[in-house]
Amino acid sequence: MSFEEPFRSLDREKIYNIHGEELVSPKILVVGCGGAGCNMVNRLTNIGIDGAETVALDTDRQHLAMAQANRKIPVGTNVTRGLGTDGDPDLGRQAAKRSRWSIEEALEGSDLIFVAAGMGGGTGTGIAPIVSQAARDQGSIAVGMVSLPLSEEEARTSAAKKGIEELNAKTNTLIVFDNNRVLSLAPRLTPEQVFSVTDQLIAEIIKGITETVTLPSLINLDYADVKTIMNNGGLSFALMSEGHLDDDPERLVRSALKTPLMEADYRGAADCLLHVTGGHDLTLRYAAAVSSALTRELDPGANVIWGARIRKELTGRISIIAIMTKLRPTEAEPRGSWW
Ligand SMILES: Nc1nc2c(ncn2[C@@H]2O[C@H](COP(=O)(O)OP(=O)(O)OP(=O)(O)O)[C@@H](O)[C@H]2O)c(=O)[nH]1
Ligand SMILES: [Mg+2]
Repeated sequence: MSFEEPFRSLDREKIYNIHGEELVSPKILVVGCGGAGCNMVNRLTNIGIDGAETVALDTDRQHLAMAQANRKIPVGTNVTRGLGTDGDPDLGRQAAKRSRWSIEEALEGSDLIFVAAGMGGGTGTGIAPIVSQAARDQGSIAVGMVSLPLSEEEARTSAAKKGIEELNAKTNTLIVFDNNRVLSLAPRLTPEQVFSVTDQLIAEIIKGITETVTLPSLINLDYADVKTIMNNGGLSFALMSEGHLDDDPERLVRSALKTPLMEADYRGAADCLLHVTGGHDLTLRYAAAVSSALTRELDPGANVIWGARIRKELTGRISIIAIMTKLRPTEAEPRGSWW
């Protein structure tokens, strides 16, 4: 982490630090797998992301046609005839193997790859592990961002659990968002509305982490920091929260931790990446207080790396994103189990 604010040279493409060294942006890719994964990418396209490219992968031609991504790749067309897998992860897997070359070609040269999918269907569940493995094979960090099916989709729950176990073995870090948690916080929402809340959150977190390293910041996080936290993260915990600058930092952090959209105990996290964004009125002192408040909630030995950025449209407000990785077993969850 560097405490010097980088500055832009007259050549707008290049960013230098105070020592005149060029800061080379890592190549970041967001790959949406299957229907839900492509919807997550659509959200990201809608909110806009600086410094990452998007790829949509689907076995369903019709759904792929509606995706908004820099690149769209039909997967295993000869296996599914472009009609999707109808919930069969084995078919999804076969389809991905047939299209392995196009997938590898799309991932080539990337440093950090987010793999987004909704678990429980055939395409996302089947292809996300293959995409993650291909990402790691070519030397990038693979971060899975996936959601669990709603409990009313009973038939899909066991496929989703199996899929997550498989994906966990193929990703460097895996963050599992639980749609059921969204529903319990807002029981009147329809399933589509629940999915869109989850997708928006996933998109905001991907955007937050990406722009943390690709845009100049007040306190810089660089790709090496992200790599340190994400390289061996395993099943991880993420949160995003917004508040006002007159909120007590302690309360802001506590309320963010109180409404997690995932089933995991962050208290045993060994590593944490925190990013604080605020308007021109955000002070370093306030950002540091948020970092200290979060650090106090974690294991005393936790390694917390934090950064802060100004976005002028956030005047008076503050937004925090945290990724907590290497969750250790805790008393509450002695096996460190996800389920
Ligand atoms: N977060 C999110 N989840 C969704 C969305 N649509 C469906 N899901 C959930 O994700 C699971 C997988 O659905 P899809 O992504 O449509 O399935 P797929 O990966 O395209 O696989 P097939 O259509 O079976 O080939 C579903 O069981 C739902 O729980 C969405 O738009 N966003
Ligand atoms: Mg589908």
